[in-house]
Amino acid sequence: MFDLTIRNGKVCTEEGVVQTDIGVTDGVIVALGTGLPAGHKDVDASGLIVLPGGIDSHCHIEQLSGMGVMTADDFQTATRSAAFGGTTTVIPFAAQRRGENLLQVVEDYSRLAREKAVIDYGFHLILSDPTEQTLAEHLPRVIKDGITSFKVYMTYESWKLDDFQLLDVLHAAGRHGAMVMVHCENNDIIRWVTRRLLNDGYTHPKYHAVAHDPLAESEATYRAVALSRLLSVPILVVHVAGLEAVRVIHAAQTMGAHIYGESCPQYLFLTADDIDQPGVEGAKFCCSPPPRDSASQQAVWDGLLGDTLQVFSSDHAPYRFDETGKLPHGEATTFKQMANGLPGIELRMPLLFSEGVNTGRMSIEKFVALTATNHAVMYGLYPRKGVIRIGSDADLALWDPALKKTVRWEMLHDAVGYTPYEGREVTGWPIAVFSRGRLVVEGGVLHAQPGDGQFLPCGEPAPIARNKKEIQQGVIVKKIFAV
Ligand code: DUC
Ligand code: ZN
Ligand code: ZN
Repeated sequence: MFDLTIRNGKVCTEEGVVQTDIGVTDGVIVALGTGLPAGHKDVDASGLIVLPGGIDSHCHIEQLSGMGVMTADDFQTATRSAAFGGTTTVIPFAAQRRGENLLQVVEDYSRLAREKAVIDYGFHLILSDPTEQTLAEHLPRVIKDGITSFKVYMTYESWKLDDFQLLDVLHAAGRHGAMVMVHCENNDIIRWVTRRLLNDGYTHPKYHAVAHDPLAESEATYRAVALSRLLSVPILVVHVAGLEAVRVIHAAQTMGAHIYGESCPQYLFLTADDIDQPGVEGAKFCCSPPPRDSASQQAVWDGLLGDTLQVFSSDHAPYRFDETGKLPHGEATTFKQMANGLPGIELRMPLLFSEGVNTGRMSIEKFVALTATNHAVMYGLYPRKGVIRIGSDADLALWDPALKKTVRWEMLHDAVGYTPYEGREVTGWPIAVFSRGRLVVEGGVLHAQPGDGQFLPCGEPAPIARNKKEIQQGVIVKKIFAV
């Protein structure tokens, strides 16, 4: 007898959407087919769509911002919120601040997550201090232990690496088989425009979008692409916001470079106009890069619907709308002083389902790829996660495609206190969510406990493996170092 049988659902398998039952034993999918015997728990999914649980591979949890502000969500509230939105795996960051020992950083974040997470999690690193010891000694150990990706920044004074350091990191990533996620913004453009604006008295949150000009993003994207190509080491450009950045990535891919792209809800569903609110209200919409204009929104849609952008993540970076978070100086906070980042871990999938799948813009298969499967492939979790097939973890989200909700922060499960999507009408919502066959969410109730989530060691990211193969086959002929 199965532990769990889910019957009569429209199931998104790798072979397409099929009407089938799912049998689960010991947390793993063991049978797919019609007329399966009953399980200890037997769920009738008639009228529902059964999707692989989402993977949110870009979220900042229980992490200090560059300016030292703690996120509102810890591992409990963030993973709870993720689960209510249909996500069953998160990959947040173990963030190394300058001077910190990487091994200690990993240990600290691991303890927090182990005690509090209600769903499974992996980790990326944030590398802000790539010393020789970090790169030569610590990094290979961490990669061996299953943290096979790291984020690096081209901006933010306390995180940023210069191009020389970026090359060091890319070289190490290539040698040890890790994926580098790059935050692409030109620090000096932002710094220079910011100083001019503040000197002239322009402090309102809307000037955040002026300081973070699209050219700061596209220039840095082009530079990151150049560094990546120099060493033939793949990179993933994270949170792509602007039309020009999409074009730079697309052009690089057309030339055969191993460049991947990610975007997020804020670049599809918000624009810079949302920041133009009375007082400091606009701070609720400030992240970096900022939301841009409708042409950029369209370019991001096209990038996701085509093949330019492979993953859709939240970049959940929740800061409370008060002195402990976004507004260190209350109403007098300037755009430069605001903590950057938006909450989005719970609404990532419902927003895309509603505006993508339910409008007919996006196939359900593409939705699954962008919200789950491609993340698993990108970060070495496939096929354990991100897919409904025999042998995979039974991470499943049962969606009611017709359920309508009006978004209110009070109905969400994070701890941030507001949502930038307040008042939006959304159609389609997950009504039951399973992680390794265990019920996590049903009927608006959380059934999982802190500590139920397990650490997921990530394997070699698939694009790295592919890159190596292609290098061996001579597809990429330009190679400076043996990576
Ligand atoms: N930008 C980042 O780079 N990270 C967190 C949030 C943000 O706005
Ligand atoms: Zn970033
Ligand atoms: Zn981020």
